Amino acid sequence: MRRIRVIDSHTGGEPTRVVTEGGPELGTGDLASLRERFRERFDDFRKAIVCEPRGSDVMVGALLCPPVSPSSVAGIIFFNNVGYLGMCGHGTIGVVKTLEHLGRIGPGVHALETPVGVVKATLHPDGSVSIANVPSYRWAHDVKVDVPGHGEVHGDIAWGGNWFFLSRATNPPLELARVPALLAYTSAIKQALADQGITGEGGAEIDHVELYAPSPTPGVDARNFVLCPGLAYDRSPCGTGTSAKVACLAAEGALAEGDTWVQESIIGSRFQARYVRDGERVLPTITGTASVNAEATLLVDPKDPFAWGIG
Ligand code: PYC
Repeated sequence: MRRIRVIDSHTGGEPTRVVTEGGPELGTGDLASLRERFRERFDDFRKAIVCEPRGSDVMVGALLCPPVSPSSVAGIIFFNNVGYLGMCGHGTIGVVKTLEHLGRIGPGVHALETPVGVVKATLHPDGSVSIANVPSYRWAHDVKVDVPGHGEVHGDIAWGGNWFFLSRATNPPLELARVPALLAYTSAIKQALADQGITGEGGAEIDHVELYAPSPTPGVDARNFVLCPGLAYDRSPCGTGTSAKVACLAAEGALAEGDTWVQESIIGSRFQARYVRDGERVLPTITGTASVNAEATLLVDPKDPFAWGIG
């Protein structure tokens, strides 16, 4: 019987499962090469952690790895029900709170290595976490995509640690009760982008679709609905999606350097975002909170036909 230790948390409703013991032996290298080794040799492990019957489509997994640089607190590889993420904002906030829960860090600034770069996270004395995300940028403005059943849809393509197509929501409205329709609409956009060869820089797949609209909540700048690569929606406002949004706002001159943008998710959880300029790109800082909600030992029984997950 294989035993895997995990700690679960949620960041604004979006779960993160951090593997603390019993993970695959990935050897040495930077996080991008470790992620490739994980993908090539240990993909069953990913499914065992985040797919049913132990996980769910919403779950994001995080494998803690030894960092390359001694000045970093950990390396992290994020994964989900269909594959691997470059970065994950809500997941990083969850990892920071997990490391605090384990007694490995206290309030202060901590460097975390990811496959797309080093992310500095600040654990504040009040328990909230700020992450200084990777350089983010708008790659294309007002791109048209023909979405079967929905007609012409326009949006921006931006990088915030993952690739996003960001489009203003008109119909269906961004309301929790409309989640099934929002999932159908954003899934159709994602498929149409792929079918029409619309990509991020260098032909990168756009694997997240973000709809946005003004928020009805006083003091909140916008509400979003984010479709993740495995066709689940983000319960949090999406850290990389908020970074991509801030990059678009900066490109439009709609948010000044240093000003705060309050981003609300479809379930009403919030991140605060701001940025500083970095040449043509922006460096976003995203602040949110997470709660640790389980410590568990997962059991992988060789007699269980679904021990390594479904799918
Ligand atoms: O917070 O960056 C994020 C994220 C990506 C996918 C789910 N959450």
